[in-house]
Amino acid sequence: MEEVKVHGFWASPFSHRVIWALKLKGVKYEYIEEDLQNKSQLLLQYNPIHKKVPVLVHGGKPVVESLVILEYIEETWPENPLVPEDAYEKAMARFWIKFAEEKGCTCFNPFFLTGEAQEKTIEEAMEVLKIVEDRGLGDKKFFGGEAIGLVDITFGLFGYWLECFGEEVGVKLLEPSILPRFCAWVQNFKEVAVIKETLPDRKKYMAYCKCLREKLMTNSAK
Ligand SMILES: N[C@@H](CCC(=O)N[C@@H](CS)C(=O)NCC(=O)O)C(=O)O
Repeated sequence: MEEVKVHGFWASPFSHRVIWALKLKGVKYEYIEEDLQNKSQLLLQYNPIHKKVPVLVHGGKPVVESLVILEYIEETWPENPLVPEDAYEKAMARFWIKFAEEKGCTCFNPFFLTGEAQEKTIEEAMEVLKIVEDRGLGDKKFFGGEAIGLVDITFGLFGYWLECFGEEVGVKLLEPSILPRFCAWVQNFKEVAVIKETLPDRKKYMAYCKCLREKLMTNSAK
């Protein structure tokens, strides 16, 4: 089998998407941790346009952008499928993956603002989460039913990462009385062995979250 390598960053939800998909499929890979303040020559060579992680390198060929990588993984290693076989179900899965990608920022905006501006973005974030609650999940355990799939992996950053930022800023978006299905999904997702064993250490991530928020808020005030 050709060599598989992943260039990632421990705190990156996008890197985790790739790791989760490979692990769920049982694909062996070598992980290369990047220092995002001092990116490796290989990372710059593999992803010259965005210069970001994750990068998947398969048989020496790089694939970039987490969602593109997820599609590549699904096509290259079809075992343990993560998307439905049925064309209509697959189209629905693609819709929610696109939705998660387009609305991701809306849900994280409240963490980088204060006062009235923050209030407004909290409302916008709750609207997005309510749509997922009411129309995306239904009464299913995961987006596709009983088993975890690519939609869950894509939404992964809405769980642990939203919780941590919320705790840091004192804004609780994931409120079980308002979003019972979504909050149950976050729990179900975190209980999957592959997810549980790969999520960043909470204490370490909370410290990182604080620094990241301070840095981004200082930059936006300039
Ligand atoms: N759209 C990209 C986002 C990747 C991304 O934002 N990666 C961050 C880490 S979470 C990164 O590499 N940042 C380095 C930089 O911006 O210089 C994807 O889905 O892969």
